[in-house]
This record gives sequence, structure tokens and C-alpha cells, in this order.
Amino acid sequence: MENKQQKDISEQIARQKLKERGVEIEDIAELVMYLQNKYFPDLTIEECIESVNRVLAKREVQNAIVTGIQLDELAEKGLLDEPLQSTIARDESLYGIDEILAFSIVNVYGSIGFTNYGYIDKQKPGILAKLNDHSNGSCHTFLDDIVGAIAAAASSRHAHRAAHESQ
Ligand SMILES: [Ca+2]
Repeated sequence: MENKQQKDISEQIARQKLKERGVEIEDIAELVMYLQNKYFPDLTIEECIESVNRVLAKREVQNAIVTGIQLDELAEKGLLDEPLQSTIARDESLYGIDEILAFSIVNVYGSIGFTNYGYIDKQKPGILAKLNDHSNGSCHTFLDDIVGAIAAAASSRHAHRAAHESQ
């Protein structure tokens, strides 16, 4: 069984990687706010941050983060074999594995996460617009889906809890 220390290291690395790639917890919390405040007008950014932190504590989420970011970084450096190198570097829309990887995050609070994920993936608010701007040479083929998925999962967590409290 893995001990608490190993668990903490895995979470620390995942958080560090997000930060290195230009994504702050507050950026993801703002996406949660975007998804949820029409249903919960009193929702605070602190509550959104708390939900994001809970999602980041999950091992399957940490695994998706470090795997996706690693592939983005290797593509940025031109270190992948073809045809994967061009596919990921160009963020080809038919590739689809970036989305499949993100589904492992969306799943952690059940299926309502999928609706949130689909919606935010289309709208691309806030940090997602920045990650999708390919003008500066960086590759975020996996990261944009990961960030959207964390926000979708955090939103689902919040919605589940709110539904519970109102019963
Ligand atoms: Ca993508």
C-alpha cells in the first residue's frame, strides 16, 4: 500500500507541473465559477478553489496531469516519433487521445462532469483561450483538456454537494 508521503509527492509534482505550464489553481477555480455561478449565484471563488484542491488530491487526476503534460513537453522539444510528433505538435483535432485522457479526470465525480466538460470545451473561457493560442510556440494539446476536465470535475463535486445540502 502506498503511504501518505508518496501520495503527497505525487500531488506536489502534479501541482508543480501545472504551475510550470502557466496554470494557477485560481485559473481553474475561475472556470468552475464560470460553469456554476448561473446555478449558484452565491458561490465564492474560495469555494471553487476548495473544489479544485479536492480534485487535485485524487491519484487518477495526478496521473493524467503528469502524463499529458509530459507529452506536450516532448512535442514542444520535437522528441516524439512520427507521426505522433506532428499530430501532437499541430494539435490535430482528429487525434482525440487528449480528450480520452481527460475523461479519466471528468469521471471522478460521476457522469454530470461530461456535460460540464463538453460545454467548457466549446466555450473556452479564461485560461482555456490562452492555452489554445498557438502563436507562441508552446504545445498545450493535452493541457487544455486536462484543465477543462479538472474544472468540470470540480463543478460536479460542488453540484453534488449542493444537491445533498438542499435535501
Ligand atoms: Ca486538446
